[in-house]
Amino acid sequence: MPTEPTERISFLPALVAILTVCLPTICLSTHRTLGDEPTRAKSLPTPPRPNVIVFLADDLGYGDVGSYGAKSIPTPNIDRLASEGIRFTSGYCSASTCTPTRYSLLTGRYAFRQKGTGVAPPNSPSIIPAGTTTLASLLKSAGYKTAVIGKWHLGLGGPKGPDWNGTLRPGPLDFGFDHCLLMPTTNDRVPQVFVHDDRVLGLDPADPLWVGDTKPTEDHPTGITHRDQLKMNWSHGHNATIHNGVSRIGFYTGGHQARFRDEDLSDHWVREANQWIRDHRESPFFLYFCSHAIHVPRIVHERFAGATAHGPRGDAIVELDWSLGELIKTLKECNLDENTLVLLCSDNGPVLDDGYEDRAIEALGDHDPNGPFKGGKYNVFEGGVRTPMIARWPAKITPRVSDEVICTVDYPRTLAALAGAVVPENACSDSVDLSTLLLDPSAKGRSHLVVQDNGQSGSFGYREGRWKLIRSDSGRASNLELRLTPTKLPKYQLFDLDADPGETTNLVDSHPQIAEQMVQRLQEAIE
Ligand SMILES: [Ca+2]
Repeated sequence: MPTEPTERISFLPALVAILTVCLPTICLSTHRTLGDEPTRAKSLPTPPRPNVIVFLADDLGYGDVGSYGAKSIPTPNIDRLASEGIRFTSGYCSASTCTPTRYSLLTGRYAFRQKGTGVAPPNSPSIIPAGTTTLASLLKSAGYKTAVIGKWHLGLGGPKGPDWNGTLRPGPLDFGFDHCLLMPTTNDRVPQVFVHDDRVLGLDPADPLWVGDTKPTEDHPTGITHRDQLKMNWSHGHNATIHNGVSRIGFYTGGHQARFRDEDLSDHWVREANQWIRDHRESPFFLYFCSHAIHVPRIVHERFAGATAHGPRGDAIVELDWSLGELIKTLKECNLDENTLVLLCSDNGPVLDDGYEDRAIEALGDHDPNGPFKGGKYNVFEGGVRTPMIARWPAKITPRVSDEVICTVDYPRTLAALAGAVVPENACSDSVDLSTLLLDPSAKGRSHLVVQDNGQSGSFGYREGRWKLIRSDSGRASNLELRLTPTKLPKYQLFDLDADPGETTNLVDSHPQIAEQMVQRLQEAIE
């Protein structure tokens, strides 16, 4: 039977945060009052408030990296992070697509609570309402320097959408970030430009950028009219404007000087992130690094092409791993490694053919992207929402494996507690402070968790201990076997994750009382 869901109201994390923030200051003052030599102060422990890097992978599955079972894709940096930190085996993203997970990771609210938080189109206005408390604004309020580098995909600008040739507000700078270097949407959608703080980087005013969802001129080259010239063919959708030999979702013209080459994305972001870390080594900082790997189009830098036998999808995992390694290298160079908390996660589970012919299916071989689970991106089976999640903070975290439940929606309150930030009343209402789970091997994780798909079809997963309920209002879902063909589903399915992690046996009929309670608990949680 499910246990009573309990609200985790704990004052311990707040107390720990206050003490860890204040004690060294008090000790330092005392020593100074007593007239100690300056060298005495230098021997005191480093400040305990950690620098924080949230390293978000895109579409990375539970089984895609070595420390979670992959055998044929080398991921030494992720594996080292796992062996030196907490490797969570029940680490979840809150949704099985990009935008809703990113929304909830920053706001601490489940995305289904707000309409229009599904995958954001190229001209989407900012979907985070102005004035929202975010993970970044919380840490900024506690004196942290903050930056987001990578894929945004949460819309930009006011109700009319982004003013591509003007100021892109509201945007990250309005949600607590001091600095950003972003891909505005996602790379299978237009446009291929960087947003630097609140403007398109390197835009020539004489060549204005236009973005739209209809063909701008009759002769505008697209993936349909110029398919034979593409360097990576599309398999479904993704057949509008062509840039760098790849056709995308949506149309754009102009901004040629500002356009990036897909192959260089990781290099740009790693270079920017490393410089930003070096520039802010003296202050506590929060870096939200959102790689585009391994989302489609999977176009790695030439030096990673062929790194695995699994084609571009496998090679992109190697590139992702390289990015992490470069950031860790910089932390070490700056002597920041010991007191930096690196949290690695993914925004949703794996997908193979997601719109381009990149041999993801043909070259899969024995590789198992969702590991022991069923499903992936677009559905709420475990493979869609349970992904690698690693927390490494050498100064404070004891390396271990944890089966406790933790979700990306918990990052705002958890990191606020570690930073000593005060969360305003009513903010981050779905976020649970799990700072004790990071610091104390005997601490517990979430008692219950709701997960969703892209948000329109009434698909929810509800986990409470060993039990998992899947509710499917539409009666169908795709990507259950990592193929996008839709599968029919009953409205409710109940699984015992301890006995059946692969969610193969629906227990609704054999355990009707538990099923009924779980249906009610889910309903209460989403209302
Ligand atoms: Ca994604």
